Amino acid sequence: MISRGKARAYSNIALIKYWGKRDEKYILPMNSSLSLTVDCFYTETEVVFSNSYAKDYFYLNGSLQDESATGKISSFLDLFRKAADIDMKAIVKSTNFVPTAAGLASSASGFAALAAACNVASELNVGLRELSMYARQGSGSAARSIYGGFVEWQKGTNERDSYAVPVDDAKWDIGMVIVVVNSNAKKVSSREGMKRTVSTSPFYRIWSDKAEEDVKEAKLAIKNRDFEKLGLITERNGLMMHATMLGANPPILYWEPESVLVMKMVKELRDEGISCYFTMDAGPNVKILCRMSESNRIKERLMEVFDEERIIVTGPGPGVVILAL
Ligand code: FM0
Repeated sequence: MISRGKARAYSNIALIKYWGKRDEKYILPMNSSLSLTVDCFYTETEVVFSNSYAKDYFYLNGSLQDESATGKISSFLDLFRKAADIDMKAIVKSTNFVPTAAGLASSASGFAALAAACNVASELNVGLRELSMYARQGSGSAARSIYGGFVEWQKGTNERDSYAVPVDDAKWDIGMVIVVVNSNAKKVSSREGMKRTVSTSPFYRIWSDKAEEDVKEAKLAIKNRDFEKLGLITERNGLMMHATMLGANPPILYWEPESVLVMKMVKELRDEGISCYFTMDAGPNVKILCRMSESNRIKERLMEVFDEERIIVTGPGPGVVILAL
C-alpha cells in the first residue's frame, strides 16, 4: 500500500513575538503572537507513506539527512500515524525556496508544509484550524504559516485550543524588506534561547502580559488600517523581546553591528517621511515592515551600505497550498 501528499507553505515574520513556552511537549506558548506571512520564502514537501519502507527517510534540498534530523521528522509523522491509525514508514522530501543562500531557513514554513502534506498522505484530512495545531507541535511559529496575510496564534488554554486564526489578508500596501546581515557568531536556536530566557531572565516576568496586550492593539491597528500604529507596536514589541534575552543567564545577544546600523537607518528613513519599522528574530537579520509602494526607496537607501543580494523585498504571502503529485 502507498499513499502520498504534497504541499507548499510560506514563511512568516512575527510582528508580536512568540518567545517562551508554558508547555514544551505540546508547544504551548506563554503568550499569543501575530505575524505576517511572506511570499519570498517557502517550503515544498512531499510525504509518501508505504508499507514497503523499513524506516523513515528525510531528504532536505535533495540530500538524505542524518539520524538526528530524521528523528525529529519521525516524531512529527508519529502524530499523524497515531491519529490516522497507520503504521507505514515514510519518505519525506522537502525543498526550501530561499532568495539567497544566507541562512534564512525557516522551521515555520518547514513544519507547516510537512503538516499539510501529512494531512493529505495520511488521509486524515483535518481542517485548517486543526492543521495549525499539528504544525504547532513541530515548531510553534509554524502554526501561523497555515494562513496567509496577518495571522494570530492564540495561546489558548490547553493543547486542543492553541491554534492560529487568520486576521487580515494584508492586501493593503503592506510589504517587508529583509536585510541579511552576515554573522559568524555562534547561533543559539530559538528553542534554546527562549527556554533559557524563561528560566533565568528576571525581565521575562513582565513580557507575556505586555505581549498579550500588544496583540490586541496590533489587531485593532490592522482593523483600522492604522499602519503607523501597527509599526510602532511591532518595533517596541521586538525590542522588548530582545530585552528579555539580555537579562538571561548567560545573556543572549543576536545583534551584529550591522543590525544596529539598519535600525538607525530605519529611524532616519522615518524622519524623512517614509513609514517603516524594524523587527528582529533569533538572529542578526533585520526585517523592515513597510508600505510595499515605498519598498524600493527603502531598498535603494540600504544599497548604499549593503550588496543588493542581501536585501530582499517581499509582499504578503498566502496560506498553505496543496500541490498536485
Ligand atoms: O516567530 O521552539 O517557532 O514569533 O522567531 O520551534 O517552537 O522557531 F524571534 C523569535 C520562533 C521565535 C519569534 O520560535 O520555536 C516568532 C521567533 P520552537 P520557533
